[in-house]
Amino acid sequence: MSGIEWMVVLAGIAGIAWVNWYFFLSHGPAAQAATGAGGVQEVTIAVQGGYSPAQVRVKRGAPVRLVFDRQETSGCSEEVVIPEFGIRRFLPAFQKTAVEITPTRAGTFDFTCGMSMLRGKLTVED
Ligand SMILES: [Cu+2]
Repeated sequence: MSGIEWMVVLAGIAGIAWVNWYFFLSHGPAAQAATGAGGVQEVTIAVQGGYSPAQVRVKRGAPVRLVFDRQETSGCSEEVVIPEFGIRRFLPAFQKTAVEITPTRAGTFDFTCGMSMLRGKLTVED
């Protein structure tokens, strides 16, 4: 291959690496939900071009309140879906929407936007 072709290939690889970093790694480490009054584990998740934090850890068997704080009007994030818990919820723009679940089994479960483009993970620990 010529020098130009190599440059195109390398630019392509760099682009793919960046996309993977952006979607999978750029939202920081997992957040442990804080347990408040009544034993409810609560965590606020900012929704703006993604979920922040995008990884949330909770304990099994106690109620969990995920407060989605949607800070944009982009249509992409207007719904949040948590298949494991049968949840599909509309998130009004610039409002906080609480989703309450009680995880009964340990594991790592996805939460996504309505089109599965924005992704987060809920890890339930024993
Ligand atoms: Cu979307």
